Amino acid sequence: MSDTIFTKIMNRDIPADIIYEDELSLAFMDINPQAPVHFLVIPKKAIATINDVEEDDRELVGHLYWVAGKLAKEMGFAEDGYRTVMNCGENAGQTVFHIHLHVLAGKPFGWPPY
Ligand code: D5M
Repeated sequence: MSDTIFTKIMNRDIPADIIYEDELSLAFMDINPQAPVHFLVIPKKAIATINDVEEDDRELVGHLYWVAGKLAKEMGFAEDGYRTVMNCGENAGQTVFHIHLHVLAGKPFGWPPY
């Protein structure tokens, strides 16, 4: 798989507001926020879409949710609630083909999404 902009962020080739990093993942603020708080949690392993998640990646994907919850608590919006989204493919509007968990907070969100 070819590098995406997220690999460049991971490698510090381009700047980003990185808020968390560990051996498996990275979290940084979304450049085009859709809520008062909007960050992305990505695996360091480059996986293009949810369809490319393999059996061996199951813990890694779970790890992204663990990071989201940990940061929600640390950043103080866990109790109020928040939205997590992972878009997959064209109909969902995925634009960066390196899976990423959107974490949106700081306001109420409607359901269903449009
Ligand atoms: O979401 C891709 C998301 O990636 C979108 O919300 C913008 C964000 N993005 C794109 N480039 C950057 C950089 N350079 N820094 C931070 N955030 C970025 P998708 O689910 O694929 O539509």
